[in-house]
Amino acid sequence: MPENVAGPADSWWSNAVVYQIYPRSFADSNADGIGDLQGIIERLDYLSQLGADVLWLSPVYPSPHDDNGYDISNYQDIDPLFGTLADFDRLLAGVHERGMKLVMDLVVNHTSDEHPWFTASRDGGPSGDKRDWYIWRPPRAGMDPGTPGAEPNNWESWFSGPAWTYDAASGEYYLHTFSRKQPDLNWDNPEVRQAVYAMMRWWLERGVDGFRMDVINLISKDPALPDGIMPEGARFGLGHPYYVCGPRIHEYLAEMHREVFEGHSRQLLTVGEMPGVTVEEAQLFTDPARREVDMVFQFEHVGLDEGPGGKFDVRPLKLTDLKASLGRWQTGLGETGWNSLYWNNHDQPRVVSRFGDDSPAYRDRSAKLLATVLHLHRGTPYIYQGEELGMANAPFTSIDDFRDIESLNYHREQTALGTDPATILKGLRHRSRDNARTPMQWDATEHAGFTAGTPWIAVNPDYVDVNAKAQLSDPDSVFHYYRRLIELRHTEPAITHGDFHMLHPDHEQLYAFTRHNAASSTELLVIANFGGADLTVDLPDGWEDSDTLIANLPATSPLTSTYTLRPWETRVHRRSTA
Ligand code: TEU
Ligand code: CA
Repeated sequence: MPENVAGPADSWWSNAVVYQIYPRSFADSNADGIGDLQGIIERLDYLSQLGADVLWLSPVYPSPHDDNGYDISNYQDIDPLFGTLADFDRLLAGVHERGMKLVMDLVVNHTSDEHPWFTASRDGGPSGDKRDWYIWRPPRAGMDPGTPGAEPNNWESWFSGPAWTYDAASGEYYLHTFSRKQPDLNWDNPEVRQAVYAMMRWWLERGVDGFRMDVINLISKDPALPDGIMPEGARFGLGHPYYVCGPRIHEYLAEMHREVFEGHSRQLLTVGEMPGVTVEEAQLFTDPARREVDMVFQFEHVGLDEGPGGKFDVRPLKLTDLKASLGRWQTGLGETGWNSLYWNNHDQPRVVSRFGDDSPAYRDRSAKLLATVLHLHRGTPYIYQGEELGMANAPFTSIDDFRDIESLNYHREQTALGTDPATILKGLRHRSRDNARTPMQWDATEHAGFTAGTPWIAVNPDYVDVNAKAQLSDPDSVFHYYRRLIELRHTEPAITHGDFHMLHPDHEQLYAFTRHNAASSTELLVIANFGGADLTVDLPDGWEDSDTLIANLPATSPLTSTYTLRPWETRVHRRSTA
């Protein structure tokens, strides 16, 4: 570690906790059934009471909402659905008054097809001055344009179907790795990069404290845009190797850092969302000496329950796979890299249903266990709205219950292919992003206090039992457990600075690890029973007289070298190593 660059564990965000707000589903102040900025303002005291240090706002910019705002048509304004720039300024002031920071969602791998940049690029034709702001290519040689297979390569969109759409007026195709209404920007064009940097500086000058960067590792693509290999029986080729962490990705992120973040006196946070990133690449992205990003969202641990048929081909999670993956990221980033730690976000199903037990008997207890295991890892934890309440997946019963383009396209595509409807619905119920997007559950009144109107997506009927109001007044609630975990992160140096050592890596029900911090002569032991049966475990000696930092059940006995954990029981103990 070069002397002049502090290690990531010494940065302000290393003991911070980030809370993600999905504004559309957080709090509706004007009864139109959609969350808005005023609704967030009215809930800032709740977030401050939880102890969040940073708020991450999913996009609130003008958008046609083809992908719920991840398709932006104006980067420097607020969508009227959510409010105005004046509302935003009031929100930002309210966040800062409470000692919190606010980071925006930066979606610059693509824009909306309704962004003026794209309409100029499309309507200006092949010789237009904005044509090269996006990725246009002629049909595949010898093929009739607009017919299946005439696309310039065989890549598939993340939202089903080809990653190219034909523009008959110009006779060319444009690339969209996501929906056809989300054309990819051409980051190889310096004009594009400078326009993005200018927009980012505009938000920093407005007072925001950083960015979560949407699929930022896709912005550099192999310029040849070659066909991907076609797996047996597949309808599309694998494009990922040609656009995940492409040839100029580090150059672009280092340039962005120089052009936007260099020399800022304020404490800023940058986190890159990076599907497909490896530990080795993440070490390069997050090494402070390289000045690229502070941390990344990796996707390994949230892909372990996927079968060969992709994300909706759900398989049971093997705990040893989860431990191997998270353990690799803990040790692999070492002293120079830094992890973001998450179970949930607006794209992931609710972790208490996915990796825990959302039955009334064990929902709260397993939610606390999952939070404990995550928050005691080395890295910066992210809490997704409602996770702090133990909110669970929704009981969707029909495709009419879903709203997400990814789910609706998947349903349409699989139905056309003749897949059994029950199989399609089963996969969607387990993995649809709409599980994370049902409205925040504030209280037991109609629509969980989210709206006085009709919510854009149904509230989970369990809101009568699972809601913020009930938990704020219950000291043993999931909410107060999260609040204590956040307090620990602010006060216990071993959580931020300690090393990581996995215990019993081959055990299929026990998640156990130690964190040792020599500087504070402290060692932590985390043990967690990932299952519905008692579990007697062999523990290292010398923990009998240790302090209990946090636990989701009262201890049955001192932590002797053999200890029986009850279903979904977790404990964190601390001892001095002086
Ligand atoms: O998500 C990137 C990403 O990996 C998504 O494709 C997501 O994981 C999806 O479920 C894949 O199956 C970001 C945003 O978080 C997501 O909401 C957007 O839809 C996407 O990019 C495009 O902006
Ligand atoms: Ca509203």
